Amino acid sequence: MNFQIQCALVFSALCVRICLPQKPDMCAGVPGIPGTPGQMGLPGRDGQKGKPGLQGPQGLRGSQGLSGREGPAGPKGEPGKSGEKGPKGDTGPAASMDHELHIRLSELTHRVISLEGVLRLENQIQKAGQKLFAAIGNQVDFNQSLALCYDVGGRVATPKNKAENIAILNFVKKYKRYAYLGITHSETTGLFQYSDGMPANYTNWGENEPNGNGKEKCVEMHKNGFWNDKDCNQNHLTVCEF
Ligand SMILES: [Ca+2]
Repeated sequence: MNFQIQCALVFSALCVRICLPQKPDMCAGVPGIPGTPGQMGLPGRDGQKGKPGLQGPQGLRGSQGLSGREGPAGPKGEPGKSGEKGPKGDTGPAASMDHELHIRLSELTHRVISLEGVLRLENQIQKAGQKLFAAIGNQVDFNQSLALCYDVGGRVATPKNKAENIAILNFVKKYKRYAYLGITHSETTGLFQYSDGMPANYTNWGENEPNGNGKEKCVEMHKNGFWNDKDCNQNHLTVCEF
């Protein structure tokens, strides 16, 4: 077997390239066994910066954050329009107060009436219509009687009808003393008048009285209930009215 055939059998591929018919001397010798692989080389240098990548898909929505701090107060707004008038409300504290005052007034009235009853039972007071009369059995002149009754919130007893005259007479009889009345003679009018200047339109003069002709300025009640004009400096019983 010639060399060309051996080449074709053993190394056909190499021989086809190397052992050309026109240059048979170039196929001399058998190629050696491939050497062992070399060690891995050092990492290559970094490559050039690549082009920007495409935008990725939108991420999931995060949870709501904590509330922020309260901001500063805003400017004052315009006044609103008046609303429609509402329905009338229930009766408020005034009514309950009136009710409480009414109860208190009723209690006080009851107590006053009770005290009046006690005083009348002991003949300390006499009642005629809306008037109350009281006396303590003293003996003073007219001016002192005026002051005494004024000091206790009343005035000297001034009978304006028969019932009031009888009420005063009861004290005259009880203390067996004459009493001054709240009636005096007026030099201006020449008439007997009340303390407010009004003429006395009710009188109960005794026989031939008044006979002082303006010189007896005061009026006293006798034990028979009749009146007599008299000086104002007598010591008489003080009877006050309220
Ligand atoms: Ca007289």
